[in-house]
Amino acid sequence: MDVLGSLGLALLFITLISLELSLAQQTGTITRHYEFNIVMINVTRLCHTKSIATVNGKFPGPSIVAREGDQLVIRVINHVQNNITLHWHGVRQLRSAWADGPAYITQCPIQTGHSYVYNYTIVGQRGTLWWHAHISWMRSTIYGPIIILPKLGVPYPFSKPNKEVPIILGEWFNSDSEAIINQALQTGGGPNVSEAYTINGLPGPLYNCLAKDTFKLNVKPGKVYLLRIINAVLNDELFFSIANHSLTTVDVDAIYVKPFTTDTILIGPGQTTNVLLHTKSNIPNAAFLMLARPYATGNGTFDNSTVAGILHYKNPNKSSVNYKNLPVLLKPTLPSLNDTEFATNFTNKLRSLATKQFPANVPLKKDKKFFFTVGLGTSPCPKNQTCQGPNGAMFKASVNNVSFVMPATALLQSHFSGQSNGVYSPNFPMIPLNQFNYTGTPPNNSMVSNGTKVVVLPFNTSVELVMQDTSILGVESHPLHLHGFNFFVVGQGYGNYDPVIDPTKFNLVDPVERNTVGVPVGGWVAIRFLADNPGVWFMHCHLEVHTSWGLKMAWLVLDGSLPNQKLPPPPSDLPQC
Ligand SMILES: *[C@@H]1O[C@H](CO)[C@@H](O)[C@H](O)[C@H]1NC(C)=O
Ligand SMILES: *[C@@H]1O[C@H](CO)[C@@H](O)[C@H](O)[C@H]1NC(C)=O
Ligand SMILES: *[C@@H]1O[C@H](CO)[C@@H](O)[C@H](O)[C@H]1NC(C)=O
Ligand SMILES: *[C@@H]1O[C@H](CO)[C@@H](O)[C@H](O)[C@H]1NC(C)=O
Ligand SMILES: *[C@@H]1O[C@H](CO)[C@@H](O)[C@H](O)[C@H]1NC(C)=O
Ligand SMILES: *[C@@H]1O[C@H](CO)[C@@H](O)[C@H](O)[C@H]1NC(C)=O
Ligand SMILES: *[C@@H]1O[C@H](CO)[C@@H](O)[C@H](O)[C@H]1NC(C)=O
Ligand SMILES: *[C@@H]1O[C@H](CO)[C@@H](O)[C@H](O)[C@H]1NC(C)=O
Ligand SMILES: *[C@@H]1O[C@H](CO)[C@@H](O)[C@H](O)[C@H]1NC(C)=O
Ligand SMILES: *[C@@H]1O[C@H](CO)[C@@H](O)[C@H](O)[C@H]1NC(C)=O
Ligand SMILES: *[C@@H]1O[C@H](CO)[C@@H](O)[C@H](O)[C@H]1NC(C)=O
Ligand SMILES: *[C@@H]1O[C@H](CO)[C@@H](O)[C@H](O)[C@H]1NC(C)=O
Ligand SMILES: [Cu+2]
Repeated sequence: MDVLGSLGLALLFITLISLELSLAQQTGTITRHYEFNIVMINVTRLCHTKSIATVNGKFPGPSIVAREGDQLVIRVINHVQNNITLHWHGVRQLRSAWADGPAYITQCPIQTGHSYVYNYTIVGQRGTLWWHAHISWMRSTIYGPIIILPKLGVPYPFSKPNKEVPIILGEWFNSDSEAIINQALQTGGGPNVSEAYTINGLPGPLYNCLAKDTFKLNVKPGKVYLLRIINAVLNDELFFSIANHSLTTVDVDAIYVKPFTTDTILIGPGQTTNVLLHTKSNIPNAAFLMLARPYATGNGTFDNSTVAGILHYKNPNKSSVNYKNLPVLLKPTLPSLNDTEFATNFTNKLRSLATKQFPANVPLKKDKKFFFTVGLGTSPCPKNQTCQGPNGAMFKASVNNVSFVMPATALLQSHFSGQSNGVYSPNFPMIPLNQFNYTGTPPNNSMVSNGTKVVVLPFNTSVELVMQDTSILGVESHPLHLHGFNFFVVGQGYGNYDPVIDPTKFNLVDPVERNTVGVPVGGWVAIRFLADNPGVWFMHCHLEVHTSWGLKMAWLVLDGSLPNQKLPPPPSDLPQC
């Protein structure tokens, strides 16, 4: 059976089981148990066999299927030589920060031969999220979908799909991705780029190898398909399009949006987008290519290749199409690799559904305002070494010129046990210490400072944060991801943020609500969130290379005074460093 068939069937199967379960226990929370064994397998892609770390020997990993309101209990057992943690990307983790997963932020790694149970409940979210390893670059092969169905009896606010299909976009490296990032951090230069992108683990026919490694979506005419698209690649935002078909975006990052239709979508790493695909009626056997390739804005080299999959109409009464004969397949026209105008148009279309049933609870007050610069920089080359970064220095990246230094123990553990001295300092700058023309001629000095600094927020602080790209070593779009919260994207623009004029144009009515947002290339984005979830919450660029270089920081949200505003103690199996 082809991959789609099995994925689709598996999904359908699990869905049926969950429906049964739900019917059986209509009252109360349903607990769903999963066992995730981290194991090595050999896989062959691009005629290249490689040993990779996976969950349960699956690549991509298994889907988690739940309903809004369900509790998930996932036991993770590490059988590989690497340290591992798993993160449930976009899950709010209300009062369950211990289950969030970023290494050295909320937990120490699960070491070889050890296990840890992630235990959390999905509250107020429905759509698609995903899980991935959250340590070094292990997520390049350890990732999979989280499918959150609406509560039982609550319909989708759009046409009921005949079938639902996860489409998870990944990045394939012929060499070991840990070796690649370790080498880059050693030399100070940019990491080697990937060899291919993948759809559900498969690179497709446009690469010079086994064309059978192609994702194929078999469809019937005149039906509605819900594609749950996830960008799980390491270092690239992607355009995605299907020839001769348009896509109606209905949900991003597990929040419904006002539906809008485009030929192409833009999806940053960390983001998820649910789209409706209406298949054509009255069509013979036919095949159309679906393509994804980067939207790239930076100065560095990147993998500019294109992954293709096939949308295949199978009509039993017609002779079948020979989809190996590529020239006959219709190809979509993707925007050019640097089409920022398309990116702007697309992001401007994203609006919260903002209905009575699904309101947009935009924080209207702002207790605290922050202004963070995000961008690249350098650190000096160690004395004995020659470095391959800019001007013989080493690449770094920073937020407000602070390149985050990973602690040797987890921030949340050290906070909770009152032993944070020497682990982190609570003085992350609210604004840049040096102000300059952020998007003008870059300053001569590109050196960054470093530290393990957090922002401390009292419970229920209403936060407004403006993130400003800088031109140091070149402007670039940065997909910033916040753990533990959704935020509202109230404004964005190009050039330098104007604190007088720009806030007057903020959308406080139906801004999109999400967990990962692109800071526009050479521009800024303004977000708001309510700090109603106690814990230590990582915020970082989801271009993994920038995270590795230090484009990350953390918010420490304190307990509130009421019992249900406090973080419970850690589970007894929480890994120790
Ligand atoms: C992967 O392939 C190598 C080399 O052929 C072999 O030694 C190893 O046992 C294989 N590993 C697995 C998990 O199959
Ligand atoms: C999961 O957490 C809940 C509390 O939120 C607790 O009641 C339950 O026992 C935990 N389950 C496991 C398997 O740890
Ligand atoms: C990165 O690429 C260079 C040049 O092709 C190669 O010499 C090096 O071995 C690669 N590094 C890794 C870790 O694959
Ligand atoms: C696909 O779209 C092209 C260009 O819009 C059009 O010429 C062609 O007829 C379409 N083909 C099918 C099979 O829909
Ligand atoms: C992709 O990058 C390679 C190497 O930098 C270059 O030769 C090629 O022209 C690029 N292809 C596209 C489609 O931009
Ligand atoms: C985009 O790329 C094209 C060539 O690939 C180049 O001519 C153009 O100047 C680039 N545009 C921007 C805004 O960088
Ligand atoms: C962006 O939107 C404007 C206004 O609707 C339109 O004129 C333009 O063609 C669009 N550009 C792209 C690249 O989609
Ligand atoms: C630099 O080189 C000297 C002499 O080879 C050596 O003693 C020292 O440990 C090296 N320092 C570092 C930081 O590698
Ligand atoms: C910042 O630099 C840009 C580009 O050089 C320029 O257009 C703008 O006027 C500068 N802004 C200020 C406030 O100097
Ligand atoms: C942090 O900066 C100091 C001073 O520049 C430097 O000595 C140290 O190596 C840096 N630490 C890290 C982890 O980059
Ligand atoms: C690339 O970086 C250099 C400085 O290192 C800068 O002058 C140039 O404008 C950058 N190019 C782009 C496209 O950002
Ligand atoms: C795994 O994590 C432990 C605890 O932080 C650390 O001491 C050890 O060096 C790590 N091992 C590897 C291979 O990174
Ligand atoms: Cu970035």
